[in-house]
Amino acid sequence: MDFHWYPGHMTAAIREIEKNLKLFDAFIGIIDSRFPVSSENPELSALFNGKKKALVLTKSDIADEGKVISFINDSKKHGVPAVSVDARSLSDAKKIREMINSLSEEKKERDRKRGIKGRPFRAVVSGVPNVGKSTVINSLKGKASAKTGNIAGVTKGGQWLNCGGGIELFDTPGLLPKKINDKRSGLLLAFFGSMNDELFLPEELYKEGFLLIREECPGVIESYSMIDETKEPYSFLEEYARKKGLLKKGNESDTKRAAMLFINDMRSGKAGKLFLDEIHD
Ligand SMILES: Nc1nc2c(ncn2[C@@H]2O[C@H](COP(=O)(O)OP(=O)(O)OP(=O)(O)O)[C@@H](O)[C@H]2O)c(=O)[nH]1
Ligand SMILES: [Mg+2]
Repeated sequence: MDFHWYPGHMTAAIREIEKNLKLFDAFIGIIDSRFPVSSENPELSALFNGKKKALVLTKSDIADEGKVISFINDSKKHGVPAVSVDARSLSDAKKIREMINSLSEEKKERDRKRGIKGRPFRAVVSGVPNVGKSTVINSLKGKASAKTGNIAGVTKGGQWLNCGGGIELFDTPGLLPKKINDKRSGLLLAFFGSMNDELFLPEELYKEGFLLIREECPGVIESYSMIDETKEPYSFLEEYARKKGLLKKGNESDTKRAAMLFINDMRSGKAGKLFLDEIHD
């Protein structure tokens, strides 16, 4: 399978970011706790090169906690502050605010010395589609101001949102790397909804995702489905479709709907907690 998606609105978003680049004091990279390496777009770090940087790992409620902690410790060791959150939770939003506040210390001190008062700290919030950027901003604001949704490409243009406490954040559309060289990263991005689902045949996307999840998180698929996960993916899918009552005329398994159900339950965390990147402890 070829994993590639770079629609026109991404090119437009990059242009808009470039126009605003000077305004940003910092870059808040939003990544998915379940695959923090593969969900980080390296082209964004290059775009915001020279800005202060911090990472927010969303969806920690549906990721393997130990692995997430180990990723965060490693990031801190490399000088990049990071927190893991359930982005929908207002109490977790406090952790993000504290992190942004410490990023802003230096600038505030500089402003104080120059006698400048009340200038906001402005950061750009960026990451791949569907990772939770708008949700993070809404929780910081304390109300739903940015549109969210569980498909790629909900945010179409950039917008500034005042999050109180002297923090202004620029919400951006999800941005994928122009080139995804690593097949595993491409698969993870497609499987977890950072690309347009219409690009892929559900059964094919299911199969690749099934094999990766089975390898990295043994036992998760079986406890979720109560079906032997060592089966060949397509026989598993047929049995799963039957079990879920997804049948076509003539009592045949509806493997397309079954594949989408499997994918959606993995995406939402209904199927269990996951961690799918290779990280070295
Ligand atoms: N369980 C869980 N779901 C989350 C979390 N953060 C976001 N979501 C869900 O993930 C989906 C995508 O969230 P958005 O905030 O729209 O993501 P986005 O990065 O702004 O997406 P685009 O604008 O399309 O790039 C929504 O259904 C959110 O409710 C989280 O920490 N935990
Ligand atoms: Mg958004």
